[in-house]
Amino acid sequence: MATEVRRPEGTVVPCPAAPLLAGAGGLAGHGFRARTGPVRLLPAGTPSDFRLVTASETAVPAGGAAVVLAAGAMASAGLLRAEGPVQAVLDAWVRAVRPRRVLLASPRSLCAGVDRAIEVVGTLLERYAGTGRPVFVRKQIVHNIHVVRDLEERGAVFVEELDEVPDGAVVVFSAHGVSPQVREEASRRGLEVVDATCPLVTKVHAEARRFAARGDTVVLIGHAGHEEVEGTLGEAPGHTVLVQTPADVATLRVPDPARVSYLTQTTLALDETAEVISALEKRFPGIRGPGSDDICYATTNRQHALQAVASQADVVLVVGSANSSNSVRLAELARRGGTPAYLIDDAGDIRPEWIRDADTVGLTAGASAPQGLVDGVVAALGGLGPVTVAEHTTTTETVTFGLPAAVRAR
Ligand code: 0CH
Ligand code: SF4
Repeated sequence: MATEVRRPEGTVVPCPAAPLLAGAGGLAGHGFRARTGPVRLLPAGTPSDFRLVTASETAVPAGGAAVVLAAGAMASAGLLRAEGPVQAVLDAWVRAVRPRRVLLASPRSLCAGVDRAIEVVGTLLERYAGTGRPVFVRKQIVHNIHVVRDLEERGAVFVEELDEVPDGAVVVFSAHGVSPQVREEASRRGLEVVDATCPLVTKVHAEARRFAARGDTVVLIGHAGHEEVEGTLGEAPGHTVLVQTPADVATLRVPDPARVSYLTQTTLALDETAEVISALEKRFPGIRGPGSDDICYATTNRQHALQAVASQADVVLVVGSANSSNSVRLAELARRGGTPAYLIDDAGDIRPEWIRDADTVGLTAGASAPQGLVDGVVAALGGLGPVTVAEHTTTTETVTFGLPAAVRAR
């Protein structure tokens, strides 16, 4: 699949839609092995099996030509095994060629905690480069496949549990936090720990300890199995119960209904969590909550921004990985508001039928999805016809977190 076509006379035609035609909604999704890269056209008359399969470039709107050329280049690159199904893939994308508006939600993409966590690993990779000391990271540093792959390519070694890390090695704890039990194991094993837990997650851990210490049952609102929830539950395991829905609240049993507090995961949906809190307040009228909301500023801002955009969009694309709680919540939020929404790792996940009839595509990214991936989506859509990009900003973020002392030290 051509990312650009270099003509014999030297002009270059960019083919920004290449990731779309090659990806899950294109060739890869139809069982083909698709590669992307520049394609060079040979001068007319050169012996070659190259041929263009397309209609004339003028048959599609400006910008759409690139799709057709990309299709032609693809068919000519010798990567195709069959004619019929390939033509169907191309046709599906050509039907999606039209002018459209992309409405960007702002804030979107990386939050201060994720920025810091990525910088922690990057700084350690530089520090230990060439020393023979690998930098281990327990769990995904943040829940984004591209971030993890990028750090892996730079040398980071991701592990699921500490037993995969040799004694005395350098290990980073992810942004989602760990339980005290994990810290104790690391200390027993003499591991050199660098903690990239977001300070706003650390705040929730401190509340869990404080609430449990005053004799309360701590009700943690969150998703079972999520790393952040496992870490927070570990702070006061005998005194903490997990609830996910108002129905869970109805069946909750606590030793003393007059001594109950609640906390939440930082990346939940604001509206759903409000329902659970309201059910808790009805059931336990004296319940106490955190000093300030546990759902963090970044989660809150991304949800408000998307709500403003989704109401004006025909479809919403959320850039983020499937295991990213805050990203999944964004897609669900748009759907609850009545706008179809899809979670994508990158432009290659987009399906033609999602956007074929969309005048306005709402676009956002979860707190762990870098802005470059959003740029990639906008560029790819630009290969399907002229795109007008507008941004809807609901607030401006200024939060930053300093690096942990162990990283700043040298
Ligand atoms: O949204 P979750 O918590 O799944 O995590 P993420 O996608 O890595 O985003 C950053 C949040 C990290 C901890 O709050
Ligand atoms: Fe911290 Fe919020 Fe980002 Fe999580 S989403 S890392 S709590 S700022």
